[in-house]
Formats: sequence, C-alpha cells, structure tokens
Amino acid sequence: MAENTKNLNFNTLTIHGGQQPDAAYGSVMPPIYQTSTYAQTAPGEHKGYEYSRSGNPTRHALENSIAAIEGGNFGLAFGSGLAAIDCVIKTLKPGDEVISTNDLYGGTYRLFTKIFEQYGIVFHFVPMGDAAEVAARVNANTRLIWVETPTNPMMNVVDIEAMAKIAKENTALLVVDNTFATPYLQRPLEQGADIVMHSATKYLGGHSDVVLGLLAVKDEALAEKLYFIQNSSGAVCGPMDAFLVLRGIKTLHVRMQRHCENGRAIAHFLVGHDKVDKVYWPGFETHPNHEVAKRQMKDFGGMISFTVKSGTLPDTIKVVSELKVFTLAESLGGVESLAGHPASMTHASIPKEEREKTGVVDALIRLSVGIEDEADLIRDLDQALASI
Ligand code: P1T
Repeated sequence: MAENTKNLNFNTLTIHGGQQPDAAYGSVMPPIYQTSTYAQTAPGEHKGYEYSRSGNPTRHALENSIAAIEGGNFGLAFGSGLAAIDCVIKTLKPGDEVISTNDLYGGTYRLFTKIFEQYGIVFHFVPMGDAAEVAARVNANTRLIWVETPTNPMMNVVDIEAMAKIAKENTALLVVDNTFATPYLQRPLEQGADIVMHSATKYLGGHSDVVLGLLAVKDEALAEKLYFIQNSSGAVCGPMDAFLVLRGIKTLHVRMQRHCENGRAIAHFLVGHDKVDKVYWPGFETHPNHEVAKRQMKDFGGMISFTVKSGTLPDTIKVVSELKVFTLAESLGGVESLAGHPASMTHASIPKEEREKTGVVDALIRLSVGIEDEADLIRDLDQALASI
C-alpha cells in the first residue's frame, strides 16, 4: 500500500487507498495495461514486470486497493471468487482439515466437496452460531476455519472474533468470505481473521459487469505463499476486469449506504406482509445473531431472504417471475435489484436434504436490494406477491 494513504479513513481509502498517479503521464486512473509481456533490456533487466500472469500494473493497482480497504498489507486478484477460494485451499495438503460454515454459497460447497475432497482435504460443515460447537470440532489436523458471514442465503451471522480466538488457540488460520458485508460494513482482519476473501463480482465491482475474486492478508509470509500459488496455478484476472473493479471500489461506500437504507425498508415491508412467512435479515432484533451483527457490522446490508407463506414451489416461482423492477438472476451486489430462487439457482449444487437442513427450502427467495428508488422496489414486490 502506498505510504501516503496509510492513515486515511475508509471513505477516502476506497478512492485513494494504495493508488498513485501513473508514472508515465500522471493518469489518475491506472491505464489498462493490456499486455501479456514486457520488454527487457537484458535478460532479467526490466521495469518490475516480466509476464502478466506473474504481475500486471493494473492488477497490482487493484491488489493494492483491496489491501488498503480491508486494512491488510497485501492483496491478490483472481479470475473469479472461486479461483480466490481455490488458491486458499491449495495451501493445504492431504489429511488437513477445514471447519466451514454449514450454510454457504453453493459453489464454495461444490468446490470443497467435489474437487478438494478428492485430494484428501477433509471438510466439516458446522453451524457457527455457537462457538462451542466449532471448538468441539477442532482436532490436531485442523488447519483452516472457513467463515462466510452473513451467510448466503440464510443471513446467519458468525462471530468473527470468537472464531479468531478458536483459530489462534489451535494454530489454524481463519478465513472470512466478506462478500456479503464488504469492508464498508465489516473488518475481518481487524477482528482477528488471517485472510479475507471476496467475490468482487458482487458489491466491490458493484455493476454486474465483471467476474473477479480477491484476497487480502496482513502477514507477509502468508502473502508470499498465496502469491506462489496464484502465479503457479495461474487463475489471475485480466487487466480490463481489474480496472472495472477498481472503478467500482471508488463508489463502494456511497453505494453500500444506499443498499443498507433500501434493505432496511424492504425487510420491514416484507415482515408485515400477509403473503410472507419468514424474513431473514440481521437487522431484526429477533434475528438469532442480531447482537453479534450489531457489534461486528456497521449496518445490516442489502441482502434479504424470505419465504412465501403458502410454502409451495409454484407460488414461489410465480412471485420471482412476476417481478418487474427486480431482475430474476443469479449473483448479487450490483446497483440493480436482483431476485433469486436459491433452491433451483445458486444453491442447486447442494443436495436437497443438506440445503433444507439450513433452511434453503423451495419457498425461499433471496433478494439483492439495489440502489434504485425505495418506493419503486416496494411496489414491485407488492404486485408480485399479490399475484399469488
Ligand atoms: O462467482 P464468483 O465470483 O466465483 O464467487 C463465488 C462466491 C463466493 N462467495 C460468495 C459468498 C458468493 O456469493 C459467491 C458467488 N455467489 C453467487 C454467484 C450468488 O448468486 O450467490
């Protein structure tokens, strides 16, 4: 991170964190260095870059930005969120064990169970509301505690400090997938995590126009280990995509503020609606982890899940299909509001009996509340619910 940006506050760091005007012409945004390679004056003599898998100035600008806004010292950018997760798990070896949140993004679950279990890594999926339950699963082989908070799609909130304590006592590392909260709401590295991971495809990019993953860490030796894997496995992002996420991050704080305001309004609208049964949003005092959310998050975000009261699949499909301002689509975190049906979309890769244990039933709808006009969003949900 650039020396001159170290003491700035978050709303300034999103714009300036780790950034310098470009050395060549002083361009304020880093140029998109769309190049695979760099001229050398003699073998090994170059200006800091030799091949774009190993390093690219536009990617580095983004890597410096994520390090700055997460309060880390090092950042790494990948071709997707899953590629970033893949890099973290590749620090392990056969026989190593991971304790993971039981309710997490379906693609993460698929990567863990369908790919890495084949290589002898052992995963335990544990509800993390009660830290004692996690502590009880630790053994001599535990290397990582993997936390997603708030969880996708059930909005459970995991106590990061409690997990960090368990990790430290057992010389394991704590990884936090901070995709739903973003560093605007939640600061895992300051709360004791070793690695922060992002699907930057979501709020950091913020405009649903790019797929990209990020990691941020404080520790240099850990950063070097991850960099070795990033370069060796090669799942880096391209410079254009790095540029887009860098641009997105500059408005993160402004967008998040509105996501939270709209999210709050919609959560309260849904909770009083006669066609709606349960509403999952950590801002409610009745949310089982509300106290933890209040302590570790600045606000409660724009992600909400709810169930349709009739509980039937046809009614649920009808509601998401009738929406006109919300778009029925996978993904989240963009300026536009999206609605999803986790059971058949984002979490279809989790076996039905597994997903239903965590609450991902057929009647569940997930909303990514965008930054449009609040009244238009509420009217849209109201007319879709009125159709059943
Ligand atoms: O899609 P990708 O950039 O590879 O990121 C994977 C990922 C990791 N972690 C969380 C919490 C996520 O939500 C995701 C991706 N999620 C969706 C595509 C979704 O609609 O939930």
